[in-house]
Amino acid sequence: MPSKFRLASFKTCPWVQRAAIVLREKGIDYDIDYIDRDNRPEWFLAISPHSKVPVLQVDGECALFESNAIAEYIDETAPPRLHPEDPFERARNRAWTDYVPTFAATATGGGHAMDEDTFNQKRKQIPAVFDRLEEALGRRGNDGPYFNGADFSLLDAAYAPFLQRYTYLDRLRPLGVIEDYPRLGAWRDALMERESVKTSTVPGFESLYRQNLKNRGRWIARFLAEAPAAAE
Ligand SMILES: N[C@@H](CCC(=O)N[C@@H](CS)C(=O)NCC(=O)O)C(=O)O
Repeated sequence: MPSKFRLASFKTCPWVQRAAIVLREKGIDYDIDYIDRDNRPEWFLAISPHSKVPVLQVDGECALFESNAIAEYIDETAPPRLHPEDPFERARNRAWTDYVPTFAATATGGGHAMDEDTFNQKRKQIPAVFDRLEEALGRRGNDGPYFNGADFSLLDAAYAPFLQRYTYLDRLRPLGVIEDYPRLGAWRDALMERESVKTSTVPGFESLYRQNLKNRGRWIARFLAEAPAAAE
């Protein structure tokens, strides 16, 4: 029987992964359609206002887009709540969630570089966003392992896909940055170990991610041959 929830996705999309993590945290069954980024089907174009994934269909009818709106919707309609109870903490979580696109573009920007100069420029920019998160983790008022302490939250779900991709890039071509950020490093490690994060992608995802870098002609893909094997 089809599930109530159906996600449209590309296999390597971090924004869809965020929605998948939230669904998994709630124990909700969902179907997922992997569509071809370079040949998006008509049914998808008809329901996606800006032709991007994720799109979430609910009961085969309404379609929601934008991963943050999807995550908030799932959180409001199914337990357990993945936002802090306290309104101030909740607002602070939302504020740091708004920072995710900036964080993502900088922390994983090297993966899009087509040449060494651009890659090195991107790498130099990483400390600027890591500094901010390290400071936020220092001020959060708990010892982790997640942003709000023991409870995994929507904020964790939003950062996990990008910290995962940073880790994949780092394994291909050591970036030498996260080592200077102990709180961020520990948060990253806890997120990578979370079951919902580990199961939120297709199996063998690191290999697929690497193959995608190669197919798209990214500069970092030249280190594929000498890099340690991808984790499966
Ligand atoms: N702000 C959007 C970003 C979604 C997004 O950029 N998705 C990418 C795939 S990872 C996409 O569909 N890109 C296709 C395009 O830009 O044409 C969200 O959070 O859902």
